[in-house]
Amino acid sequence: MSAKSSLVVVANRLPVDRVTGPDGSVTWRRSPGGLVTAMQPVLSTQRGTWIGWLGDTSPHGAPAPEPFQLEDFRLRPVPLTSEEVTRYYEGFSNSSLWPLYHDAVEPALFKRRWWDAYQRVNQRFAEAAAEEAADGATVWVQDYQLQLVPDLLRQMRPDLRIGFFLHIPFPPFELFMQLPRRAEVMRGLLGADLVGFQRPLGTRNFVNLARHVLDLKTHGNTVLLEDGRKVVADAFPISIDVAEIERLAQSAEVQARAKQIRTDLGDPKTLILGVDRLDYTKGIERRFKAFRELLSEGRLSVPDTVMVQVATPSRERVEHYQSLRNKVEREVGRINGEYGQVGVPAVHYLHQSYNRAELTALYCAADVMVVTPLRDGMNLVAKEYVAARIDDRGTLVLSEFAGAIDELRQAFACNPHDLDGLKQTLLRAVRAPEAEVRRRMRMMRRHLRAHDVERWAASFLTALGGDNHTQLQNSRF
Ligand code: ADQ
Repeated sequence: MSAKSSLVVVANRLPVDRVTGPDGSVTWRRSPGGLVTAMQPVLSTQRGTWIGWLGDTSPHGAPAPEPFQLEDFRLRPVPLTSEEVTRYYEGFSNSSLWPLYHDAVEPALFKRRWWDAYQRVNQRFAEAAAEEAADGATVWVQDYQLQLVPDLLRQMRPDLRIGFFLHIPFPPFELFMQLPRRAEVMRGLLGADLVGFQRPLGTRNFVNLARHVLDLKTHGNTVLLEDGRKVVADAFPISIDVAEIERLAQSAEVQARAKQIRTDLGDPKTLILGVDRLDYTKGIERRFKAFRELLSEGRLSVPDTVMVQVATPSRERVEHYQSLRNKVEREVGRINGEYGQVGVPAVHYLHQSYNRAELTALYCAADVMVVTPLRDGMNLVAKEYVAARIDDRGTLVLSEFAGAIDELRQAFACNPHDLDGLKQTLLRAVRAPEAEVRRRMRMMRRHLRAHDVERWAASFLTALGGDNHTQLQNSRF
């Protein structure tokens, strides 16, 4: 019998990376990430448990790996077979829901067998949560891979307080109605007491859909179910660990590395930076096209201006991602072929993952950061860049379709679909006078310092109720 927890986090992935020792022994290291940073204090004080997948595959019917301790909270692995990874994760989650929820910028694909696996895996996560949660515990379910968990869990454990947070956008009526299992997905989410979104727009879409898909009564942000239970929807814009990034940015090593990066690039007058997961929602191609046209019109030139694009490998077993990688690499080759010089490429393209210190050094080295998603729940890169600019320098070009634009209002806002507009905005950001640059950056930094990821977690848990908030505060102050 396991020790029960008063707080359970349920997310697709456990917040750990596998480390294989020289003798082949396997240990786990906490992976960097905002969610685990935000949850760690509260999970520690409440003997919390995090339920999720380890990222590998198990043979069908194999026993689940045993729960284990990470620092001071417990991890409970949920096993997936390779067929489930294909159908639940790469299929329904990343080929049906991900594109549909991102304005269908790539067509969403639907297969019935993907849905069956999605249901089965959601049931497995819900059962694990039901086993781990103490009487009256709080369970916080994360993201689009697990939208059925709140209702499945409520059926097993009506005593729990259940929260759900969606990290990606929640789509409008016209798009959501394409989802073959739209009513089941809505019912799944409505198993929660509180459903959180990144932006007020997501909240509005959700309440609207509860009315139209399920014929439920709503009042403001509250949905009233047939049995009298109330579900509240609200916006909780996620943030980052601002203090950690500031600490890194202040360190002598990171500052020296930032200088070195600029030297290695030939000390350009303007360094334009992009950092993204390689994903078709991030608008990487739009940004390259804008840059290429500005070079071809002579409004920007190499070696005065160079661009660094870091693209983290992601989900490359999914077809859309393979073709994106090919397109991006072809475009980089084209720009460099036409506008690079011997020893000075116009675009430095890095298809690699970096540690936090190296990313922070890149943020500190840049003059202009370009964040141009066609649709994005929040976009933490934009916030990380701002937090890293302890010198109040650097400009941010930010898409109107990223959740972050609601808060980073002093960014140079752009519509990445409007190529001429994007080019104009990029030039304005490159040429902005120093006083203006500093004023904008100062205001954005001030906002972020008051709205970090701990505050995000605390405000969600407070709204969800129970005594987590008090315990969180006690653990912090
Ligand atoms: P993502 O789509 O993954 O997240 P984002 O918010 O930009 O996107 O976060 C990416 C994270 O990966 C950042 O913390 C960034 O530092 C890191 N990263 C990027 N490139 C890297 C590299 N080369 N090496 C190492 N780390 C790298 C989803 C939603 C977003 C939402 C977040 C959080 O799609 O809209 O902001 O969840 O809710």
